[in-house]
Amino acid sequence: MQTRLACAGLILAMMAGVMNTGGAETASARARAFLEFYNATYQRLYLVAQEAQWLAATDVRPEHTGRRVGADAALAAFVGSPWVVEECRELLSSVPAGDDLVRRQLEMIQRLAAECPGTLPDVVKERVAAEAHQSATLDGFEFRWRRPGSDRAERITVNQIDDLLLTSTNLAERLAVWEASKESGVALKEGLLRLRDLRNRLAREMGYSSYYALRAAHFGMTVPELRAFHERLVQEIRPLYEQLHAWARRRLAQRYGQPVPRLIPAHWLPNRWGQEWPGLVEGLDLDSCFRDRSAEWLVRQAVAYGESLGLPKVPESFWELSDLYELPADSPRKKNTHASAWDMDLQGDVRSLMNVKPNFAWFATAHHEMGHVFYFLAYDRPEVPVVLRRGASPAMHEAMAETLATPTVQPPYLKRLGLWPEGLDPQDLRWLLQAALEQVVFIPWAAGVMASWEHDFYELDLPADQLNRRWWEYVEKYQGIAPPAPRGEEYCDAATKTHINDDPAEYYKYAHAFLIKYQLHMHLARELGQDPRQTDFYGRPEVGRFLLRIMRAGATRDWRDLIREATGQDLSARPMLDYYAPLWEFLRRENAGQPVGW
Ligand code: X8Z
Ligand code: ZN
Repeated sequence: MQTRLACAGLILAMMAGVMNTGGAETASARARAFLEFYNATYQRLYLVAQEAQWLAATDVRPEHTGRRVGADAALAAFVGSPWVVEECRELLSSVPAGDDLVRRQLEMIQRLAAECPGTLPDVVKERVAAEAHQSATLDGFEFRWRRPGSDRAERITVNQIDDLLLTSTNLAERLAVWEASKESGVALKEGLLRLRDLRNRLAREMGYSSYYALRAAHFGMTVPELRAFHERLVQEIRPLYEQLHAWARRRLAQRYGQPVPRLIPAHWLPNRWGQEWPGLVEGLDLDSCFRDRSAEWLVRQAVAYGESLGLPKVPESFWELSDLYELPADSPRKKNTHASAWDMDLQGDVRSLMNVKPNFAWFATAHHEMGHVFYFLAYDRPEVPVVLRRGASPAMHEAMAETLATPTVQPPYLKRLGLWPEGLDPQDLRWLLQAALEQVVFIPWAAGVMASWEHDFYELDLPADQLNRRWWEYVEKYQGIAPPAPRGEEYCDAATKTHINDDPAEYYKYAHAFLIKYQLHMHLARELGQDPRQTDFYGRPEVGRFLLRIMRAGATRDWRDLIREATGQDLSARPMLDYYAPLWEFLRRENAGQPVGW
């Protein structure tokens, strides 16, 4: 850690030297020199930090956490240096009106600096260490549960938790495993509160109202604009969501032999947070179709799909350096259990961290992660300045990932791969219902619960003794879900969600991403003259070219302009609702005479 900080100090001294040599330089030459220096230095320090973070996430050990702290501190010292901030401010005041690329770089550099302003070096140092330790607690957490009737606590992996929630019909077993899945929140609560205070202090130092406002700036939006957008979105989706909710609670009550509840008990649902509801529709179990496929096949297929569209070829190093498969339950090595994609050096060393098993959920996730990887490969090129080698907004990255995962719900693609259940009519509305139970129900979770709770947590400094109460208020309001029994403040159920800890204050990006995905998908289907619910884009280079126009730009363009140029329309929930339009009739029939809403 010491070496790295000294190193960053040296770099800053050199940098000041570089910039002071040209007193007579014009403003734009000075900006060019600054950006050249910044981008080159950022790239090197970013790589060191990424390498250390990769090691810390794939092999959780105190020495790897320590190494990450050192590397992150070096990057933070550079990125947040007061000299960088001042230089940026000055240069921004003199950027010629048409020089969008320079302006966008300077603005990005300012936002990055606000994560770790050097005017508060001790707070930055504390944050860097706290982030690394929170990730280590999260990634290394060992879940334990007690099977009903047993008095022995046993270790249980995250994949096993998810499998049981997907398949078990024994309510006592479901309750035990759901409760076990919430234990990590207890371990993470204190660290999360500490991090909230540190993140807020740094963002406020740079003039933002909170850390939430700083992340909102990456979307080019203010907090009130975002809040209004999310509320509108949730309202637009609400009528369809209420129909799905009514259908699901009856279906689940029947499955468990219980009366139909007003709110769905959280442990009845097939996902730890009720964020998607797979496996509720009978006769559509695709997992059995994966029985004779290997985990590697799933990832290879996701790569093959993107390459069939003409997206950049995934390098051999991806296979050598990624960490893709589940570890055995008794493995001494511990690794992060949440899927992610990494652009290590911002020039082609792309990797993914997953825990793939051959089942439908991982099939979709593998396609999602490869979507990120194709986006990296598309914008990692000399024409895109290093600091703009990222999504046009954080949501756009998720949107490209989701777009590359769209074929996994399209019958022609599944048929092509021999994964479509024999005898099932591709037009069967139950298939569309199943997709809606995964996709539509996600919106109230992401744009409702997560967006609102994180807003209150950061922007309103939600007190430590109100975290869980506020969480469940939003879960009821937006999702119509209730905890199995009252949950006190000794728990911190929000903190069980990975992103709350290590991808903070912007989970709503996934809601934006889902909308963008449907907007692009409906447009593409129309252009290609295909039924949007039965598309077959495999091997269609025009689809790749369409996506590459967005992908190759990285963050050199505003995300709203890119969407408008691609589809002729602004972002809205309309295309998603159009996609599911055929379901309305079906759901109204199914729910006829039954209460809808809660
Ligand atoms: O975190 C993810 C990806 C990695 S970026 C697997 N997703 C969100 C989640 O799991 O909560 C994908 C959709 C929602
Ligand atoms: Zn993603």
